Amino acid sequence: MADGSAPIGIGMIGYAFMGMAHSQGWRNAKSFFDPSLEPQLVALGGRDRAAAEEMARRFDWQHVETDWRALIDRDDVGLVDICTPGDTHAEIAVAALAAGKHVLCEKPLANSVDEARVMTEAADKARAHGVRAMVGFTYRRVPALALARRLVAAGRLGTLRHVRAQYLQDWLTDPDAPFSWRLDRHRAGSGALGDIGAHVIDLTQFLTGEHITGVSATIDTFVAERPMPDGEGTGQVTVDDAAVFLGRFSGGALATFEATRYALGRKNAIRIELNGSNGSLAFDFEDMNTLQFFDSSSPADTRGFTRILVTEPQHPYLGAWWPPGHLLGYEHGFSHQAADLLTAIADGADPEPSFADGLRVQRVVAAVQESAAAQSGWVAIDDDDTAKEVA
Ligand code: SOE
Repeated sequence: MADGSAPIGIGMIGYAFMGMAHSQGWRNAKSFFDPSLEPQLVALGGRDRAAAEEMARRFDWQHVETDWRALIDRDDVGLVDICTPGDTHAEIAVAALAAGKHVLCEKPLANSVDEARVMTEAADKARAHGVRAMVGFTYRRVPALALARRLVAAGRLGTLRHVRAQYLQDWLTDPDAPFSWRLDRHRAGSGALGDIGAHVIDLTQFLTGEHITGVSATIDTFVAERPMPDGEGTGQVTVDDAAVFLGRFSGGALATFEATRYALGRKNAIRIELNGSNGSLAFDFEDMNTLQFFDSSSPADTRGFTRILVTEPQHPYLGAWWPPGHLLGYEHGFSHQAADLLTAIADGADPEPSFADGLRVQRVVAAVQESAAAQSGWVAIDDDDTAKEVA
C-alpha cells in the first residue's frame, strides 16, 4: 500500500464485458497511479454463482455475492461499481447511495430521463454526506480526447462552428447475428442510440464544454427479428439499429451525429471533428493514440493537420505509463476512470462525469427518440425539464 494510503473496498455488480474491463481498471489504477485511496477488490456480484466465482478467481475478487443487496450491505464495501444492463442501474444506484456507498455506474446512466433524474437527486442528497457518484463515460479518459478537451478549453480552436460525431460499429450487419439483451428495449432502453450514441453525445458535450440544445432526428431498425443465441426460436428487436441526427450546441455550433451497428468494416470507430474559427481537431478511436490538430496561426507554408502522437509524459495520464511511443489501448481508460474517481473521493471533490452529466445525455437521447417518432420538427432540450417539441 502507498505511504499514507487508506483502503477502500470495491463491490462490483456484473462480470461480463464491462465487469472485466472494470476489474482490470481497478487493479491497474492501484499499481500505476498509486492513489491515496487504495482499491481492494472485495466482492463481485452476479446471480450465477459458478460464473461469478470463475470471474472472481480470474480477477482476484475476494468474495462473491449472488444478491446485489447483500453486496451493498457489506461493511467492507465502500464503493459500489454497477456493470449491469441499464434496467437495473436506477434501483441499485439509489440503494447504494442511500446506504452511504460511493457509486460508479456504467453508461448509459439509465433507461429513461425519469430514472436518470431520480438517480441524480439521490446523488445530490448523498453528496451532502460526502458520498460521491460518477457515470462511466470512459472515453473521456482516452488521453487524446482528454488532450482535445484541454486544447478547446485553452481557446486554441476559437469560436466553435461545427461538431461532427460518429460512433460506428458493424456487429449487427449480418441478419443472423444472434439476439441479445442489447436489442431489448426493456433491458437496454434503446439501441445504437443509447449504447454508443450516448458516448458521442457525452464526448461532444465534454469536449466543447457546452450543451446540446436541440435535435432533429431519424432512427431505424433494419432487422426486426433475430435468432436466439441457443438456436431456439427468434427474438423481437425492440430498439433502434441506427440513429442519425442534427444538433445545435449552446455556443451556437451546428452538429451532425450518427450511431450505427451496421457500418460494415467499422469496428469501434468513434470519429469526432471540431471546427473552430482558429483551428480544428479530429479523432478516430481506431487510431486512438493520435489526435489531429490544425492550427490556423501556424506559418502558411507548413500549415496543415498535425498528427500528434499522444504518448508524451506531458499528455493527460501518460506520466503513469510507458515511455513515449509505447501505445495505450482500450483498457487504459478504465484505469484512468478508477484512479480519477479514487482521487476525487479522497479529495472530497465531485468526480466527473457526474450523474447530472448522465441525465443531460439521457435528455438528448429522449429528444432524439421524440424527434424521430414525430418524423419532423426540432426538439428543444431543456435542462430543467423533459424534451419539448417546439416546431
Ligand atoms: C457494445 O456496443 C459496446 O460494448 C458498448 O456497450 C460500449 O459502451 C462501447 O464502448 C463499445 O461497444
